[in-house]
Amino acid sequence: MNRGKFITIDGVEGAGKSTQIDLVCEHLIEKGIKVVRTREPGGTEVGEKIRSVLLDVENQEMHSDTELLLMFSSRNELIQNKIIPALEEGCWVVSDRFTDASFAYQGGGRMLNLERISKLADWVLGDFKPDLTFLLDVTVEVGMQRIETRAAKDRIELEERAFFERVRSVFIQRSEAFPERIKLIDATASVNDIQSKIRVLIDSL
Ligand code: Z5A
Repeated sequence: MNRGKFITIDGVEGAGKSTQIDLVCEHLIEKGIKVVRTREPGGTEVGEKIRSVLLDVENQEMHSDTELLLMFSSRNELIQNKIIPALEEGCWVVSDRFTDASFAYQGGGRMLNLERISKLADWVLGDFKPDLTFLLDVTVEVGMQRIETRAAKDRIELEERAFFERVRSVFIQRSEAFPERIKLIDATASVNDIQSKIRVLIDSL
């Protein structure tokens, strides 16, 4: 059986990841492709428990290294127990966020050393990486406006604006460093226009 493809979508909050992932999954299913949708942190039983700890507003004192290690613990669980088995069965996997988010949020936002994050990524992922990543790019202001009506903010969403500016800037740097894999999409366009661009690139896989 042909190995499936692994697609990830990332960006600052409110960029429209969930909206676009719904449509990507619809498109793949219409093509007769079996799809596994997942998210980070989370996506497995253990991973969802780690997600609760990471996003709990009560955990304000969490050390940034702990946050990074928990992101990668959740990721390891997801790769080993969900993503790789699904790809080997021929399914395509679509993930709401992946390792690029650790570089952006913990490297950019928390200002952890990017080299150390690379070492951890090598340790957990080895050569494993997405076949294609969409970076949905909006300004921090636009992203925040889109989600401002939400009832409650999680621990990371409570960060100040400068944190998210650093996150966005590392995302953009990574799309410039890995242009073959990471496709930057202007996510201020309409939902349909963004989806059309994404579909062209997915179909090329
Ligand atoms: N995190 C981390 O720090 N390190 C890591 O390694 C990983 C994650 C993997 C959880 O992420 C947190 O974990 C996240 C990063 C951190 N923290 N923060 N902050 P998450 O992905 O679960 O949560 P999120 O980033 O907050 O996602 P989101 O707010 O749900 O945003 P979204 O999925 O990108 O947006 P959406 O729900 O599709 O759309 C938001 C609204 O905009 C909605 O009303 C839409 O109808 C609207 N929308 C969507 N597209 C458009 C367009 N094109 N135009 C106008 N309006 C639109």
